[in-house]
Amino acid sequence: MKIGIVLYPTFGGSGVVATELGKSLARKGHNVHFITYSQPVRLGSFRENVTYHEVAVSDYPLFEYQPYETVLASKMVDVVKHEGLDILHVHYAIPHASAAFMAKMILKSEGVDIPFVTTLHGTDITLVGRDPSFEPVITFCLNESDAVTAVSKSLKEDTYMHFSTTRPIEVIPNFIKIPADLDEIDRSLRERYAQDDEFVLCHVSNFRKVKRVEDVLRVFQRVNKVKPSHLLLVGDGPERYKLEELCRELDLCERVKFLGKVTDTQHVLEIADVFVLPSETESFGLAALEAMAVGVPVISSNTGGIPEVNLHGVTGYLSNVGDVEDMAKNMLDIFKDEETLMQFRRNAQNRAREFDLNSVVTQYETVYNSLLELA
Ligand code: GMT
Repeated sequence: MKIGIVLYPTFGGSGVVATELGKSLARKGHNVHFITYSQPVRLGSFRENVTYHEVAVSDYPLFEYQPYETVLASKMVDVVKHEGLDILHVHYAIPHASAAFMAKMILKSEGVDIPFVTTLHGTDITLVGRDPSFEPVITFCLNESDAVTAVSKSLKEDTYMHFSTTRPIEVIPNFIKIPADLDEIDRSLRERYAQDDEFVLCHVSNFRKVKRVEDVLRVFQRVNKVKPSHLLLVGDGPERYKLEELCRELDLCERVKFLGKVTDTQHVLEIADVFVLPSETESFGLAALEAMAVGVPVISSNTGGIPEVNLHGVTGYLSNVGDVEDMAKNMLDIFKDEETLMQFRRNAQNRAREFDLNSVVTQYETVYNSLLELA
């Protein structure tokens, strides 16, 4: 199959999922064409069956806002025609689904019929999409997509709740490739960050308000008082400055490291004892799944799709949003002895195996095939 994948190329979860899906489809022999405004961060170097098409918006002085969506739609038309694509798969509704609809209509007028799949990732529905300035366009695009998928049951329910659509939405979860069995994971780097009798907490995000990274610091402060620990904060974003200030205020700077953006988070996660995800809303929580894949239990909020991934008392614990006392108490329970931590580690990795890359990629192929059979 020749598949066009439209995505955000950044560190965000939707971009990571789209890139890893494309890489995996390419390994299976499909021809994958990534269409976006810069090289996707997880794409890496040259690989067989993969082409990257850059959407370059020229800076015309008349425009206060550059018309990215229009240029993207034109690029999709061009790639579909000249590369002979069979299907378009757009990740994150805004503005990718409306650009895909526009491209589809242009192509139709030229006698080319191409189906498009829209995958909803989270904030395109739960935050941004609900904004009245986007809502009518999203509703229209949901109804006009040839297939719609959502990354969790919770996101599917949210979509029906917030948009007037009754169209079928298939749940296809985020996925992961288990890099190594628990006892084969190389933790040698850990000694650079913590003593043997200390604990390492980790959080990875884009430091937006919705992630409540401040709660991570407050949980850390409580845990560190009882069990000496270190906190690794991976990522960057609008809240970072405030967080650095809070760190100073709470006198935690000695024990908190802001690592900035890291392309391959696996190696940081490998040295962690627990992952913290206290988000306000989270449609799935790919970051938590990536931690679990290397055997790291998760302390999280119980919002959105997180309970579909993190199992309370098994792979970690769930607390109400903002309940940092409960999160700290639960973390201390995981840290109470070596055997308990080890059991949580095993459970976390075993749970992650249920989101195996190969079986999830097959689900997407089934969606593509069903649309192509209809064509
Ligand atoms: O988490 C983010 O802020 C990035 C965001 C995105 O759209 O790139 O992630 C969303 O999609 C991920 C992949 O499907 C999900 O695992 C995240 O839970 C979801 N984020 C939110 O719902 C806040």
